[in-house]
Amino acid sequence: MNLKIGIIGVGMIGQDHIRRLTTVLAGASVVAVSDVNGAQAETVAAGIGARCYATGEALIAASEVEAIIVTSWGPTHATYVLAAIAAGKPVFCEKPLAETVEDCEAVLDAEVRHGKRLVQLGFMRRFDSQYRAMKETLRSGIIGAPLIFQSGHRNPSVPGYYTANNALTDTAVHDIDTARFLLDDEPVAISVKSPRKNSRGGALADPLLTLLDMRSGALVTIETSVNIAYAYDIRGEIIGETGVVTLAERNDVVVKANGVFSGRVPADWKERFSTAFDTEFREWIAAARAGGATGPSSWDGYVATAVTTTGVKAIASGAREPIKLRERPALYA
Ligand code: NAD
Ligand code: ISE
Repeated sequence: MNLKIGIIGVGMIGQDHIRRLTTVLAGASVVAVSDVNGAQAETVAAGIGARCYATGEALIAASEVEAIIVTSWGPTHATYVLAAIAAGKPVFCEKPLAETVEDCEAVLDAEVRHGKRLVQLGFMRRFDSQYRAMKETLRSGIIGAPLIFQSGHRNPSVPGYYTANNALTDTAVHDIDTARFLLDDEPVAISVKSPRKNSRGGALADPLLTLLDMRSGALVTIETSVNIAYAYDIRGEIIGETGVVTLAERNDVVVKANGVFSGRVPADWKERFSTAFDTEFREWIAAARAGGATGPSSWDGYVATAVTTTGVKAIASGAREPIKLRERPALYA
C-alpha cells in the first residue's frame, strides 16, 4: 500500500517534491494539498488528482492523510509540525524547523512527550552521495582527525525578499548542518565577517564568511555568496591530521574545444541536489510507512536555529558569540 501524503505549501519546492513523489519514486501517493494561495492549491491538486484542503490544520486532521510534508514559508513550519505530532502522524519539514529557538524547543518537547520520532528535517545534503562519501572517508581514519572544514555555498542569485540575515539563516544553515553531520561535533561559538560587498547584491552583506568553533577544537569556515552569477556551486574540503578530503567536481562529461576543457556547474539547488532529494524522500517514505522518521531530526533543526539566531547576534555585534544549547534529549541520542 502506498503511503498517503498531504503537502502544505505548494510553491517552488512543494511542487518539486510533488513531481518527485508522483513521477520518480515508488511507495507514496500525494492525496491532499493545502496552501494559503487557494487558487494555486486548486491548480496543483487538480494536476495530480488530490483533494484540496482549506487549511493546513484540516489537511493534518484528515483521516485519508497518513503523513505530512511541510513546504510552506519558514515562520509557519512549527505550527504545522506541532499539529502533526499532536495527530501522531510522521511529518517531513523543510528547513527551518522554526525561526526561533523557543518554537524549536516547543517541537522538541512535544516529540519527546510523544515518545517516538515523528519529525524529519529537510537537510538533504545528508543524503547526498558526495557528502556521504566524505563522511565515510573521515570514518575510515585515512585523513586522521578533522581539524578544519571549509564549506563554500554559492548561489547565482536570490529572490528580492532576501535579507542579509538570510545568507546565514536560509543559505549557510545547510553548511552548519553539514558541518555537524560530517564532523559529529557541535558548534560552541560563531563569528560572522563580511568583506567588501558584491555590488550585484544591492544592500545585501554578500559574501558572508562565518566561522564556527566546534566543541572538539576543530574550526569550520562557511563562505556564502548569494549573487555570484556564474552558477550554483557547492564546495567542501576537510583538512585532517594526515590528509584532506575534497568534494569532487561532478560531471557526466568533460568537453574539450577551442583550446579549453570545460564541464557543467549546476544552475541551482534543484539540479545540484536532485539525487540527494530523491534519496531523502526514498528513505523518508520507508521510515514514515513504519510510522516514524529517519536522518535529520527536530534536534538537528533546533541546533541549526540556535546557531543561526546566535549568528544574527554575531553579525550585529561583530563579536564571537557563544552558542548555548540545551541538553540533548535521549530520544535524539
Ligand atoms: P515558495 O514561496 O515558492 O512556496 C511556499 C508556499 O507556501 C507558497 O505557495 C505559499 O503560498 C505557501 N504558504 C505560505 N504560508 C503558508 C501557510 N501558513 N499555510 C499554507 N501554505 C503557506 O517558497 P519555497 O522556495 O518553495 O520555500 C518553501 C520552504 O522550503 C522554505 O522554508 C525554504 O527555506 C525551503 N526550501 C528548502 C530548500 C532546500 O534546498 N532544502 C530549497 C528551497 C526552499
Ligand atoms: C534555499 O532556500 C535552499 O535551501 C538552497 O539549498 C540554498 O542553496 C539557497 O541559498 C536557499 O535560498
